[in-house]
Amino acid sequence: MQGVDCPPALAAALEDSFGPHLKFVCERTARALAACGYSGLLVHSGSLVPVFEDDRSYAFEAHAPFKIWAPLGDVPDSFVWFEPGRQPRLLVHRPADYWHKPADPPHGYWVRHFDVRLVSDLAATRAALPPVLAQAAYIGDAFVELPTWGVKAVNPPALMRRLDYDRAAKTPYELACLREANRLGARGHLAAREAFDAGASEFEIELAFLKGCGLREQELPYNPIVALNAWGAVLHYQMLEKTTPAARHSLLIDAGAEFAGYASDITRTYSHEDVAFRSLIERVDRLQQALCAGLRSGVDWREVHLRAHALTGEVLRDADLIRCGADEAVATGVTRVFLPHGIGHLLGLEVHDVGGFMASAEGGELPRPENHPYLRLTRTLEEGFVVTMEPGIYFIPQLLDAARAQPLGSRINWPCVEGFMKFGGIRIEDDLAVTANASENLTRDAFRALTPPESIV
Ligand SMILES: [Mn+2]
Repeated sequence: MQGVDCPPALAAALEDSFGPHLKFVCERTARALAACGYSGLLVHSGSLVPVFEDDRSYAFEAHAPFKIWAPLGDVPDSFVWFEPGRQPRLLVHRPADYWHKPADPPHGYWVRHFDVRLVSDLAATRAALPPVLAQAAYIGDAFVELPTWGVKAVNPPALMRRLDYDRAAKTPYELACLREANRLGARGHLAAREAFDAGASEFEIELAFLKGCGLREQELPYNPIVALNAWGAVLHYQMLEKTTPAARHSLLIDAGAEFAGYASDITRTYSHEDVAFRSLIERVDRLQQALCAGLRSGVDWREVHLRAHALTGEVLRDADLIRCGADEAVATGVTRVFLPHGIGHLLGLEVHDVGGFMASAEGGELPRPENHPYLRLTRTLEEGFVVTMEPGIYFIPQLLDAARAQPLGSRINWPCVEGFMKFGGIRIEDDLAVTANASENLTRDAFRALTPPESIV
């Protein structure tokens, strides 16, 4: 990704929006540096991590604080040097290495905004930086030579906190990247669904997803969750079975793509032919859309999560899965048996992006609601925030067994639950960009643009 390949219309949009994005990043970084007492910032793309006792490395993942400056996902040991008021300097590591193909010199819509230097090793990198870094902060890996570089602080928490806090609200450039990540992800999902309909195994469905996105597995923002049948109950199911199960009931696929360093995070659930399960999926889908419709700047995400539980109670009651009212299901913890994760999280340069609990740039944490330990976001939404909305209803043996042994078990309609065990669970997940009065559903827009109107799920 020394350049970023994309359709011409998008290339033009990126060309126009990258300059203002970088200017904005420079301004807020300058403010954070001033507040924390630094005169410059050196950001590291990351180091290659060697495999124990071998001469290979694990797949490289560029650090997010670097990727916000430059969309370079595959250049380890590269750096951005920023001093307020000056053009940022990009030091691209280009070793003399005949075992590997060195990085191409960077090209594309973003490069002209940097003072680009190609450097062959860390010594050359140090020489391309100011001789004295005694007032500079450093963010990145603590590689062996770093202590000799003389920076003031390595990964200083107060500075990182400010930068992380600011990452929640996206610039127009970042939104364009996230839209494209959703377009690629939607292409992958359509291909995956086709493979499922054709009777593919989990492994083959993942291959179809990769091909649909046009990405290698290591270019994805996370390992796809491709769960046939009851495996949908394993929230982060990580296997990719190579054989198709004898009976095909359902597919839960949670898979996203990446574009210019930005992630999409998309989940869909399909029933093979069971009408009752399909109808439950449709209920969760309507619930998800109702939650999406309530998003706007100023909404406390904890309220969204609690509303999701209230609506889940209604779905469970309407589907005859419980023997009590929705309110009672929430109050007694029954909804948490069926929905044991958070309703969504920040999304951006990382799939579960940073800063979800921060009360302010300066300090303080916003607690999760009591009894909801897995919520990853507690902040109030602001314009430009990008979040996932991912309600679900699962049939998780471990949680159901525990519920059965408690008083709340009497509120669950066990024969009905038994009938759904073979489907594992349902999750419907979209990515949304918050605006002043509503939100933009990046995922549904992407599916709509790719599918004829009559076949939209
Ligand atoms: Mn997610």
